[in-house]
Amino acid sequence: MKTEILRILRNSESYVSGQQLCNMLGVSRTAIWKVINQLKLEGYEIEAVSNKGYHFIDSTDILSASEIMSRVETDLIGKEVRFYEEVDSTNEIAKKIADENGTDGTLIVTESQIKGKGRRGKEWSSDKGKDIFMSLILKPRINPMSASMLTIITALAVVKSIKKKCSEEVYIKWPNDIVIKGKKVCGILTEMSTEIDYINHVVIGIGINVNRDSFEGDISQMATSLYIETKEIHRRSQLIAQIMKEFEEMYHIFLEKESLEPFIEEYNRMLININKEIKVIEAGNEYYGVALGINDKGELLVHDLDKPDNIKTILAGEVSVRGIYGYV
Ligand code: BT5
Repeated sequence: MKTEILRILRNSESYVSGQQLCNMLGVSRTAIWKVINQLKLEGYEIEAVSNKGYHFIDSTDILSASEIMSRVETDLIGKEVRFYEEVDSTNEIAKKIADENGTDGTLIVTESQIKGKGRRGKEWSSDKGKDIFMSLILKPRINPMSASMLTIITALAVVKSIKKKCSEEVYIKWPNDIVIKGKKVCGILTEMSTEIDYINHVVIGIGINVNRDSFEGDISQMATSLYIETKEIHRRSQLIAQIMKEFEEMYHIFLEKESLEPFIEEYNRMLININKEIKVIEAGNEYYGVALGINDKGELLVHDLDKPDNIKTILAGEVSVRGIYGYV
């Protein structure tokens, strides 16, 4: 009911009376009054004027399951949200929930992540109450070999959503980083549980630096946030809902074809290294090449500069890609 009340109040331009809410939701005035009070305690600004009703002032960056669900406009993705004040890692929670009874499209979100994970044992730093840490549970009926393509779709969904908030150029650094002015604003960690020919679940972890105003230590030179770039506090729930929407649209298309073909052009336009020289670092080997873009499997095509006739296809997870002078 909280979700519904939030949705109704947010979407109506004028006052909504207690009676109207009762009629819409089929509950008593006392029940409505209780929820409104709870919402106020959670930090929402709700003006109550006698003879007129309630008016919502949408000014605060609040994160909760009801807040997110009241903004999500999808059929499946992010329709169910589980929210935690603090967790070790949303990916770990998501994997547990997926193993138990977690349904396709469930989103795990937290306010604070104390052991956030990057790829291959790296860490993801967390600033409590300021950023987005979330993991999406998916149970797609696709070949396990195709699951890594979901990282590509996620990156596209995040870029499209961030672009709505930030006038700076937002790019993808293949395969799983989103960058603004050469600095990382988001990282994606896709994990899965499979049988040989069957996916039990895929968990897509997304970390976005939203309202953080500074970074410490090793990442201070390579990380940025939406706040740093725009000097504005952003409502995280709105951004999350937008990402769910963008993701869902592409996810349905992807599931039909099990191919990234429909997205290659758009992705390559957002690829920071396209047609630029990069350094490819793989186990025991490094070489320089020019990034040509992704193929329909999400692999990066690289023109090897040492062997000009050679176009290599590189798989995410096996190599790291760097700009020749640094991170991008
Ligand atoms: C990633 O790994 O970029 C994937 C990060 C995924 C984080 C999300 S948060 C929700 C979910 N739950 C989790 O436990 N994880 C996911 P990778 O490409 O390996 O990059 C990790 C590297 O990024 C680190 O070694 C740092 O150099 C840098 N880094 C760490 N925290 C950062 C931050 N907040 N912003 C920018 N860069 C960061």
